[in-house]
Amino acid sequence: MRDGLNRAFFAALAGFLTLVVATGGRTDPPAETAMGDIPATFTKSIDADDYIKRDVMIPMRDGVKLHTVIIIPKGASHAPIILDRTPYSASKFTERTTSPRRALIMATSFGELADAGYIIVSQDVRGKYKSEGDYVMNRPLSGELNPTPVDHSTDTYDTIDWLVKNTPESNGKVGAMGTSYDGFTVLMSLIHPHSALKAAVPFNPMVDGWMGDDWFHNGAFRELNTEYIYGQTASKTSEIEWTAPRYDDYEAWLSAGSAGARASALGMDALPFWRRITQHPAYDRFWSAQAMDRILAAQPLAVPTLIVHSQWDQEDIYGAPAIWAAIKPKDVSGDAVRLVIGPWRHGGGNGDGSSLGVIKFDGDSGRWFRRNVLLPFLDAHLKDAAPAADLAAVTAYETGANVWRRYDRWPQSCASGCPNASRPLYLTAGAKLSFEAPTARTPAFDDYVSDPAKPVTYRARPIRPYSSKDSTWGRWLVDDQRFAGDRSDVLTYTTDVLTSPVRIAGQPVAHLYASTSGTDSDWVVKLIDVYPAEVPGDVEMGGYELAIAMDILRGRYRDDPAKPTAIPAGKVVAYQLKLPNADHVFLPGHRIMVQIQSSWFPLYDRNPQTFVDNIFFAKPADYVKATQRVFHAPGAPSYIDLPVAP
Ligand code: PG9
Repeated sequence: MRDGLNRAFFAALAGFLTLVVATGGRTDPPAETAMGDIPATFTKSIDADDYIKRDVMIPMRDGVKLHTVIIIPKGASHAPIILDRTPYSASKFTERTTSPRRALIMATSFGELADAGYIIVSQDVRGKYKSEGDYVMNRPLSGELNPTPVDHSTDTYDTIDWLVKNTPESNGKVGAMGTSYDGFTVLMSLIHPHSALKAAVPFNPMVDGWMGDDWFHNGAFRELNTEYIYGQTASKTSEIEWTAPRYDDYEAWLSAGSAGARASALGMDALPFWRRITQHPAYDRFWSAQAMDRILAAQPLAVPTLIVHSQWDQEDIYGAPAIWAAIKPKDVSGDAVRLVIGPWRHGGGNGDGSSLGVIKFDGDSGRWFRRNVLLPFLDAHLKDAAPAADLAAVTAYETGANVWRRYDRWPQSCASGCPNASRPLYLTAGAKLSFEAPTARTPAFDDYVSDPAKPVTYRARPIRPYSSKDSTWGRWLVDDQRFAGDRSDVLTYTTDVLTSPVRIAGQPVAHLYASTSGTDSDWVVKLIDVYPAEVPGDVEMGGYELAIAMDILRGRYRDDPAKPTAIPAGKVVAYQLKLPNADHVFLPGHRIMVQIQSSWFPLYDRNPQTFVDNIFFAKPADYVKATQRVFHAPGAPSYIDLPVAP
C-alpha cells in the first residue's frame, strides 16, 4: 500500500514537471474555468459535401412564406429542378443520412436524380413544419370547399416562379415529383400550371379519399388512418404521438367500439379534419368536388405526366389508375401521358424493388424502372437538348412471370371498351370456381354468420399499430391468406389446378348476388393465386395464398355512393365491386381462389349490420350478428369478371 502511494506521488510529480516544461513555467488557471467544451460558435465544414444546400423561405401571393430546401450539385449550371412538396418535413426529406454525398441524404429515387445532375427542391406545404400559414388536410382548390384564394396549385405556381428566378444554377425547367400526399400535390401543380413546369411524376398519388385511397374504400372507413389524422393534425410538427394501449391493435379497436368512440376518447373531437371526415361518411360534394381524377378530367392537358402505380399499394391503390383513366383520353399526341405499374408496395418504386415480403422478383424492379423509364422521361422533358425517350404508353411488370411488358393501352382487357373481352369466373357449388356458369339450382348458396364481436382480421394477429417501429404494414397486401381461409365466416372458392396460364391485365370486377339477415353489410372479395403445395427453390412459397386484388364494399352504398340506403333483410341483392388493377399470370400448377367475408378489421371499421345514420357513431346495441348468403345459381350467378389477356 505504502509502495503504491509512493508510486502515485512520483507519477504526479513527473506529470507536474512535464507541464511546467511544456508551458514554460506559466501557471495557467485550471482549463474548465477558462473555457467550456462547447464553443460559442462552430461552423460545420461542408468542404467534403458534393452539394450546396440553401434553406429559404419563399413568399406566396398572400404573403405567407413556405420553407424550402434546395440541394444543388456542386458546380451545377443549366441544371433542371425537381420539386417535391410535402407535409412530412422538407428538412427530414434531405437529412436521411449525414453523408456528404447528395445521393445519400434523400430517398434513393431523388438521390439518383441528384447524381444525374438535377437540383432537388423540397418544400413544407403551408402550415406544416417550418412553413407559415394554415394547414388543411389535402387542401382543396380555392372555391367551393376552400374559401381562401390559395391552394396547392397557386402555391406550386408561386414556388416555381421564385425558383426559376432565384436559382442561377438552373436551366429554368422544373419537374414535379412526389409520392402519395406529395403525389397529390404533384397533381395539384397540373391545374393552371406555371409555364416552367415541364414534367410531372405522381407516384402512388392520393386521388379520391372516399372511393379507394386513404380514408375509405367504397364507403368503408379505414379506421387505422385515424392514427394518421391524429399524427398529422394534432400539431404542426407531428410530434404528438398516437396512444397505442394494447400490443395487438385488434384488441385496441375492438374494445373501443366505434371509430368515433375511440377518437373521442383520445380528444380528437378537437381536430377539425377528424370532425369533417365524420360529418361526411357518404360520397357527397365534400368528396366528389375534391377528387383529383374528376378535377383533372375537366382540365386541359398541358404537362407531360408519368403516372406511377404499385400493384400492392396498401394506401393509395385507387389513385394512379384513376388519373390514367381521367387524363389519357386527352393525350392527342399519344406521348404526353405514360403509366407505369410496378410490383411494389406504396412508394416502393422509390427504392429497392427486389422483393416484397416473401415475394421475390427478378432483380431490382425499382432500379430498372428508374433507369429505363423515369430518368429517360425526365431527361427528355427537362434537360437541354436531351433526346426523346423511347417509352411505351404503359410499362407494366407482369407478376407471376416476373417480366416487364410494354403496352399501348391499359387495361388490356375489360368488359367494355377494350380489345379483349374479360371472362367471368363463376362461384359454383362445392366451393369451386369455374369458367362455366352454374347450371344446378341447388345448393343455391353458401352461408356464414358474420359476428361484429369477432370480426375477420385483415392480417394474422397480433397486429401492430401501423406506425409502430416494428410494424410490417407496408407488406400486408402480400400476406399469406391461409389465416383467413381457416375461419368459418370466410367463404373460399377454388379452381382446379391450372393446366395452362391465366393472364390478367386490367381491373377484375366482382359481381355478387347475396343476402343478409341484417339491414347493412360489408362485402370483402379477394382474388388469390394459390401456389403449388411445394415450390422447388422457394420452399416457403409452398401452398402460399398470394392476394392479387382485394377490396371492400359497404353495402349501404350499393346503388348510390352519395345516398346510403338500408339493405332489404333476407332479399337477394346484386352488388358490384371493382377490385384493384393487376397485371398477373396464374401459372400452370397454381389455382385461382376467391375468398368472401363481411369484415376486414381493424383496417376497416366494423359495419354494425344494422342500418344506422352514421357508422362513425354506432352504439354498442347496433352491432348484431347477421347470416350472410352468397348465391351461385342460375338467375343469381356470383362471379368475378376477370380481365383475361391473351
Ligand atoms: N397515404 C398517405 C396519405 C396521403 C394523403 C392523405 C393521407 C395519407 C401518404 O403516404 O402520404
